Amino acid sequence: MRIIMLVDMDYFYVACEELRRPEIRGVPAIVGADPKQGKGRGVVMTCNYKAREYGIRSAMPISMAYRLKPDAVFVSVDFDYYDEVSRKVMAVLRRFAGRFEQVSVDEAFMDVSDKVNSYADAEAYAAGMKKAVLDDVGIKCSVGIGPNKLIAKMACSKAKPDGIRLVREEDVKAFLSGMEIIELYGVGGKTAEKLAAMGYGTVDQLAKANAVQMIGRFGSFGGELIRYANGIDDSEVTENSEVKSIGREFTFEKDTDDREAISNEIGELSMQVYRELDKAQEYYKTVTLKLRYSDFTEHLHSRSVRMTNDQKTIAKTALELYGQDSEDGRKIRKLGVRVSNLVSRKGQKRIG
Ligand code: TTP
Ligand code: MG
Repeated sequence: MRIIMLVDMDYFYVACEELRRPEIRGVPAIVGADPKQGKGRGVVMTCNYKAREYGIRSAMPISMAYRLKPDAVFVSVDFDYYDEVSRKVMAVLRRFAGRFEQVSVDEAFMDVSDKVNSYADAEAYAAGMKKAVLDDVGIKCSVGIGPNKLIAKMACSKAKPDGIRLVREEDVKAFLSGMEIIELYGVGGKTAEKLAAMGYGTVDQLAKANAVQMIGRFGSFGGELIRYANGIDDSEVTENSEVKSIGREFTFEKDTDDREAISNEIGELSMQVYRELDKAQEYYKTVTLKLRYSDFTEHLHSRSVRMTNDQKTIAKTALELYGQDSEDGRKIRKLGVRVSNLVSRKGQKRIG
């Protein structure tokens, strides 16, 4: 039996700000663009739950947030600081994981099958982990627990804020039943519209969808969606270990959704990473692609490959990871390609 957890920090960027500015605790606070008395451009990156009471949400124009709550505290973005807090959080979580996979700045999957004996155990274990994050770093998080990554992820959204939601294998069907299609992992606004046009408005309907029709419309993603609607996900928690890695990043001058330009840049970054790797005389086992969207959301995708120092595998894997991203039409601001799990060609495994 597998027991998988997804841990996601609550209102992460604002939670970070609260750490160094305790005076904003408990008052509506927003991290994002400068509101400029309601004339500001740009968006809300995130806001605390107090601000959410006024209808403020991530990705909303900052001018609208200002209209909803002009006297909220508006804080500008400090990614370096959030990365620093994120590293501390991940170090705590790692202590609790068997296998550990960080998926974004504030979220990680953990396979705890070897750490606990039962789902009941897992719930207590998650409570201990939440307490450790709060005690050591000072921020709150939510935990979804399930038999696979898909269910853990969806359970976590139901656990928010500051909660734990456990979905046992035998309860998966009931958990998914009655959900709107947009609540299903992997389904964004555009996909939901297309599915609605095909007559699939709920997860229950999609679970019984015609596979031939779905694959004809969406390719292999169509088959995946049907599996998701049935709560099926065999993907493993893939370790992205803390050992040294080599990466390169690129910021577009203008945010873009031009797939060709993005693919070319992924190729270029992969080549730069390869050159560095070759100089360092290392093999790699994991390739990670980072996509930062114009709304500053970040997606991290990793895949393990057979240990290699091959040049083409970096670009090929990164491009495949790009193909699998469910970006839903948002423009990309920044790209990163990274190889990790490095092993020295001299046969010595690196630590630290
Ligand atoms: P999320 O985990 O999606 O959001 P959150 O942590 O702010 O709130 P919660 O999990 O409690 O619902 O995203 C993590 C961080 O990523 C978030 O703090 C800010 C950033 N982010 C954006 O910049 N733009 C966005 O549209 C979203 C959703 C998040
Ligand atoms: Mg979060």
